[in-house]
Amino acid sequence: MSSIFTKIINREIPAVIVYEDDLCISFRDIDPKAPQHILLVPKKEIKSLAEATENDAPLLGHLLIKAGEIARDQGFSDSGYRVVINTNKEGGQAVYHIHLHILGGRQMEWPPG
Ligand code: DGP
Repeated sequence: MSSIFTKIINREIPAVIVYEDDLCISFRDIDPKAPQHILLVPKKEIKSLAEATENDAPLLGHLLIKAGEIARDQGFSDSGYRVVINTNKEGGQAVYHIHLHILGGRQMEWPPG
């Protein structure tokens, strides 16, 4: 069964898309936890970081570079932002299609909750 994010990739459900290329799509989180809360999702359905393999290294590198570009394009790179990959239950993962959260527009706290 395809993930909710694959349904967004396939335009089966709507999203506010901010970036897309052959390998990934980026859209605004439906339940934002910061003034800027953007998700970046590979089109390949890797369930979580825990299931990624060495073969996925170029794709994961691509995502990190694109996360930086998206933050710059959206205007919150200089002020700062956080990139998060929630992984499995205790990591707070709800959608089992690996994704980066790009959070910005406010002061982030440490340690995270
Ligand atoms: P995580 O807990 O890391 O698996 O985060 C999943 C995120 O996905 C959560 O912040 C809410 C977001 N999300 C879930 N369903 C949808 C949706 O249908 N559309 C959008 N834009 N975001 C969604």
